[in-house]
Amino acid sequence: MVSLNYILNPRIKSMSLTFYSAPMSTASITEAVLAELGIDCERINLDLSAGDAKKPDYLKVNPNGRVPAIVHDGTAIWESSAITMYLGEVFGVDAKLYPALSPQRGEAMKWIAWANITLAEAANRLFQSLPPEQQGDPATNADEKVTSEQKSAIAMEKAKSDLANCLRILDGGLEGRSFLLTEYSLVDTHVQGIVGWIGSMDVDLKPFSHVTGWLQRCYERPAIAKLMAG
Ligand SMILES: N[C@@H](CCC(=O)N[C@@H](CS)C(=O)NCC(=O)O)C(=O)O
Repeated sequence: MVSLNYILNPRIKSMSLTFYSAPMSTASITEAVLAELGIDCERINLDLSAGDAKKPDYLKVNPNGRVPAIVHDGTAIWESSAITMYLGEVFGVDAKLYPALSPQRGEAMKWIAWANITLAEAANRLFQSLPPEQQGDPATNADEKVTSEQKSAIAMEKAKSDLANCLRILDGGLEGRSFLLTEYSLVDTHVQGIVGWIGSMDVDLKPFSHVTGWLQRCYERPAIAKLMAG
């Protein structure tokens, strides 16, 4: 699906999109965004455990050596939050999956930036304080593993309490509405990816009933359900 905005925008004439991905990684968020938008692209799967993300060719695309990244008509864009906002703006407005320029656009950016900075920062701290067997697929996080000696119970408790605070904020944002911007949008697609990861760690989401209800509704989206089914 290519939006009218995209076709009419004189700065964007052709359509070539490459998506650099890896299983069980932050790239799953971009995977879900592309699936919701129905965008066809060239997909390059990296094997993180083989160090693909740190190889010179990929570092030319993303000097951070991380996935996801996209290259759209020759321009590399990395950081999943930037990718979601960019794809939302270019393809999502006509598809009614991303708000047009308005205060609601600001709301969309607020949740996406918050999820990647505040929420993911607390989640990463918890992740790094967990023993490797509770970290999901260790191979996809090869450069983030910590030894058991580095584990700190205090750091874990602090991360859990910061995460609970974030989940309270998200719960409040969802009170009285089905989705973060009322109607389903790429904001939900993005934020559910991070909350789903948090739920897979040692964090009880049940006290946050608006969050759990919302997560379930996100998982019922055909695009997300299909990706989750593998
Ligand atoms: N803030 C980045 C985080 C990306 C990230 O941490 N990706 C990890 C996988 S979850 C990665 O590529 N790690 C490189 C590696 O393991 O070699 C984003 O949102 O795009």
